[in-house]
Amino acid sequence: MKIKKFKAQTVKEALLLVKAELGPNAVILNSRRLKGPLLPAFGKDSYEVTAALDESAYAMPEQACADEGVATRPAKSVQAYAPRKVETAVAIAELDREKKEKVLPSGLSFEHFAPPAPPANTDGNFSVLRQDIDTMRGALTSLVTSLPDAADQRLGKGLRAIKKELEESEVHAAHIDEIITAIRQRSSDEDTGSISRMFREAQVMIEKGITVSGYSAAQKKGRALKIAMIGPTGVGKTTSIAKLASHFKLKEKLNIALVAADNYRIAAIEQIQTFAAIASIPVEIVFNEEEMERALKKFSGFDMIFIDTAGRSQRNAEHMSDLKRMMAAIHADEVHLVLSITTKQSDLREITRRYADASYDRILCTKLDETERFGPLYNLCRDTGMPLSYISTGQNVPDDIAAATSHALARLIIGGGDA
Ligand SMILES: Nc1nc2c(ncn2[C@@H]2O[C@H](COP(=O)(O)OP(=O)(O)OP(=O)(O)O)[C@@H](O)[C@H]2O)c(=O)[nH]1
Ligand SMILES: [Mg+2]
Repeated sequence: MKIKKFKAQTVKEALLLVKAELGPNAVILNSRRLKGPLLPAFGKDSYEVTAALDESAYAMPEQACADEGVATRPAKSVQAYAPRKVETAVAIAELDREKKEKVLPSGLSFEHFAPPAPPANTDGNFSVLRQDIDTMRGALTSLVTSLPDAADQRLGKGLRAIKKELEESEVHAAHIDEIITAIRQRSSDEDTGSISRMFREAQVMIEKGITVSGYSAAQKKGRALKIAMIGPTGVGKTTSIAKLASHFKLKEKLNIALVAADNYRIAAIEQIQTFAAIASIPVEIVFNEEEMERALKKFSGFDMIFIDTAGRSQRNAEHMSDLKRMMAAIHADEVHLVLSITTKQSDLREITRRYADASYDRILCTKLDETERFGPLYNLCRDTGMPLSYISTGQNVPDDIAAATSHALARLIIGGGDA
């Protein structure tokens, strides 16, 4: 790990020095304003940025190649290896090691849990018998899975179909039970009653459960609307800001500014600066609460300020308390917790719970183009009590985003029962 301090008259200049010397994979560890000017003749404050580069994470050691039987290649430059991939591989190996150490009682190895080897086939009849058993097992399995379970059997055809569709959309079982019970109480004649009427009732219930916050509207009160995006890593916070900022600037002709507190990686700073330059939107990069307050003050005459934050794991207590402090300095009008619909449901529950300290008041859901199961949208609203703001449906800036609407989203979760 190479750690170095860079001094310059502005943070931007210091970052250029970091990039020139350590390259784009450098990580910013700290930045601070230095008392007094760097060059007294210029009379301005100066800044110090501490950056680090973990060179070992990017270089593939020749020994490792040899150990894996891979032909040794000529050494490549540090940039030749994608940083995220290398970090992920190291992290997975580390997790694997921890898991083995934690889960296994001492003295046991994974081999103890390996299934016993099948007995040698000493008798020709044995293999015939085995095939018969396999055939019977297959027939029984398909018979059992084609039968509705005991509880489902008590439901009529319509309710069974609704339950199946909601399960396929990955609506939580508890919510499905609630919907089925409510429809059942209203429809005593469920077997003879119209199935499509019952589906409509289910659609209405899903629609009511998906609350939405509506389109962000500039205050028109002589002060900027402050919109902050927070959330786990890589969910689409910066991309969503780029889409919304472009939309409000180009279509609504509003004055937009950006503030990025996502300063952990040089690449993240470049991502937002590049977008801001292309879209001709002013941007400030801030490193602490004091700088955040100054940037917000600078842009207070704009219509909207979008505030980007660094992706944080909900499991890192220190990062979560940094975020909480930063949010307290922002006093945002809207705090969107950005979540990808492709995240496991159990993780979504944990994220929404742990991010509560950062006081989000709506959820922006991304990557709807990467699934066909939309039940998590309903689960998120019901479980957090928060409305959905926008939904993101692809990588294209500015097109792939829309304000969430209950009716359209409910139709993605449950159809009309015609199929
Ligand atoms: N398929 C798909 N990809 C998306 C969507 N939104 C964002 N992405 C992609 O997701 C990746 C991460 O997006 P970013 O906007 O950098 O995510 P972030 O939350 O800002 O990431 P960090 O700042 O690193 O935490 C990029 O490749 C985006 O193009 C979406 O709705 N659908
Ligand atoms: Mg980002």
